Amino acid sequence: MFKAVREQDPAVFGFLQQEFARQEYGLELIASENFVSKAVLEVMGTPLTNKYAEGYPRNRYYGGCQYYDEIEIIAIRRARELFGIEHANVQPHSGAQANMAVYLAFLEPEDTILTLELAHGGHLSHGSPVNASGKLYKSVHYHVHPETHLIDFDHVREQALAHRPKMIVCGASAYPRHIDFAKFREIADEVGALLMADIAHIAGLVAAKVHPDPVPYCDVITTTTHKTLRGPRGGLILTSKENKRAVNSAVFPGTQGGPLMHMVAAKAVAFGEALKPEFKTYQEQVIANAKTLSEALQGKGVPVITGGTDNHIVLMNVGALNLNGKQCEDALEEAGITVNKNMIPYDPNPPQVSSGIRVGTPALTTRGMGAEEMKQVAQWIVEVYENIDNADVLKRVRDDVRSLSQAFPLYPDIVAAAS
Ligand code: DSN
Repeated sequence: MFKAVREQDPAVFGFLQQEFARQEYGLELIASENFVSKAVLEVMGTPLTNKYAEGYPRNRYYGGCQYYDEIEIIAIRRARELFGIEHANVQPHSGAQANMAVYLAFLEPEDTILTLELAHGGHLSHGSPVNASGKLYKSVHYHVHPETHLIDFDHVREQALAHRPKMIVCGASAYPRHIDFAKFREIADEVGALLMADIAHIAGLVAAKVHPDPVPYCDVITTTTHKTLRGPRGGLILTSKENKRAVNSAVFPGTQGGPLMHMVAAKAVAFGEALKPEFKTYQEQVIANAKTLSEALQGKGVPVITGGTDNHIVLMNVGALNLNGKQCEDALEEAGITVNKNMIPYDPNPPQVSSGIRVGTPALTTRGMGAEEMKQVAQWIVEVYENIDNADVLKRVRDDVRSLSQAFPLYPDIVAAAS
């Protein structure tokens, strides 16, 4: 392994080595990241990357696609079974691409979409003015409640009645509580809007049935495949049989050309893993770990938004500790703990500084960590916050982090092969 790249391209290879070690010996707490299985990893690095397969199974624009058809059919079948839905498009290159395809399928330019405000946990591709979704469509937003920081359904309804959107988007990238799809459906019906759920963060929890199910309530659902779902980096669209044609043509030729068939194959393998009973156990542990982490942090005086979590995310309010997100992210990284700074609702700081730190448990849970490790991680986070400029403490935590990581090996043979 790695012989060819080591010999041919030492410049890139050197950074591969360092990155493999960073993943192996650090603690990954970014809520949107995870570690794929060896099988998924293998499939991504195969000659399947060499082929154009524009079109869909049995209806391609290139010859030589017979095996790709079979693989894509397996991926579609497994995605449908996993989410209990009639149609799956497995070709979107990412979650943002999936969202753009859905807008193209269901909206006309200038139509109104109603989505969660980015600073309150939404996403750029939910109508942010700097994203194509905000430039092509008129986007209006709903907020979380100023005190509880929960989605304020009275406000969602007021916004829906005031703006009469063509589509309501529910789903978030930094919201630590359940999404109540049934309530969104009621409001969508009241104003005759379509309902789209972006379950990028919670797809694994939904698939494992440890989060309320959007399928009975939503016209269309998008997700990434690499977060809690623990597949390769990519996107997925789920919908009814009647929307199949519109969605498929919005992905190709609407917004994409050739699908990344090595990634489609890796999605098929990951969906196969997610259909196994162990996947449910894993997702239950993801949530249990997030709850333990949240309680341990609060027990040590770190406030978390909404006072806890129902899912894999814990959003800390570090502004309340007279710190900011940027300095905490930097200090934690120095200590071997990778997180991202994040806006908190009604944040007084700009996004590049922000007052929050978002963490999540999917990646550490994949490594096999449980309650004891979560308490230890909370302890280290607090030590870093209390010693934000103390290089000696950060170095000591970094050494301790490395020891813990070594007890939960990730890809040891890959690190060994690359060293
Ligand atoms: N970048 C992803 C996240 O971190 O939540 C969303 O696209």
